[in-house]
Amino acid sequence: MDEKKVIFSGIQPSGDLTLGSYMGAIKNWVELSEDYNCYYCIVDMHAITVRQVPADLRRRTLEQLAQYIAAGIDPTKNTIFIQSHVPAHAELAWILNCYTMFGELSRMTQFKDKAAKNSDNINAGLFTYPALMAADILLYQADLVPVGDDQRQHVEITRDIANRFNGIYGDVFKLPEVYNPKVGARIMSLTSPENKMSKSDKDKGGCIYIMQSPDDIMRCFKRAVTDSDTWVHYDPENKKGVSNLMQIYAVATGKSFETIESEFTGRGYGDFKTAVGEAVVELLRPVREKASKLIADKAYLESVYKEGAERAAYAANKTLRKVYKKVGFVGK
Ligand code: AQP
Repeated sequence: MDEKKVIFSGIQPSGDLTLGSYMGAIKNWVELSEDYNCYYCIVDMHAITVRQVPADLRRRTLEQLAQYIAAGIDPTKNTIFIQSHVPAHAELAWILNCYTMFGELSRMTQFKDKAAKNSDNINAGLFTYPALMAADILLYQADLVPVGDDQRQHVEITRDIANRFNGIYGDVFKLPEVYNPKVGARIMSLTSPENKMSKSDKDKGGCIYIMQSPDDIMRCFKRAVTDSDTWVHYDPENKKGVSNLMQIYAVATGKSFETIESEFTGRGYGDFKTAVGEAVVELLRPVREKASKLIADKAYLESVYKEGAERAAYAANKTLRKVYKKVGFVGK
């Protein structure tokens, strides 16, 4: 019997992966991957809640798989899979939709943000996104969900839905906890540090991408917004740009904010931005180099996602069968 605790997490292939996806999610997934039974998913079904170009979605799904492995997630020890390959996600999502309230969905900040950004396509899937995310997590009876800050509310609604369901039918679902990194849970745009760095951001200059060249990364950091004084000091209220750069530097180097402050005492922002850029280049270099090789090996990637889907479906269907029985469906 597998006694390890279970982790589920996923990322949408809705854009090229950013430094935010890496620091808020993937880096932590790697750290947890030895000690937990991990399911790491590429949530393509979530991605189509916003209109995607099909060829780009396909390309990014495979690139994302390569980047998970390149970042250090070992597919022989972890289950890496594509959401649409495991039908149980859609099946459980429908059921959970019937146990999710209109009012609670209306309070989701991601829905409000995305509805505002995509006012020509406020579709039902965008609204019920949290029910699909709850299905993702609950199918695997996950103990822990490592996500960045922006996804915390979705894990909380997952607990509410699970609690409601368990309240009616008994203990069907395990209640998952959020696992949030201490530093790096919210990496902000380099050009508008009041906004989160997002892979679907139209302002590409504010984002660093995992696959970006060192020269481009350095250029973006040199242009990063700071403020009118020259003090490298952590104050996320009043010094948003500098504090964001400090977070990035702290995650990339493992240094504390105090150490960073003293390292840059009396030095200008120019030096500081160069140091942050160089640290990020070195952090991402091995991932980019390995991912580039893996992307070229389609047969290997196919073997990983096929095996991942099989393993995931086995675990997911166990939960789904239980749910079907509980709600009163006649077994086949
Ligand atoms: N800027 C960020 N800082 C810290 N963590 C972040 N994450 C994303 N951006 C940052 C975390 O990475 C995972 C990505 O999840 P997702 O793709 O399912 O959803 P998202 O949060 O909507 O990510 P994006 O990049 O903002 O995508 P788009 O632009 O498509 O909406 C999550 O764990 C998230 O917290």
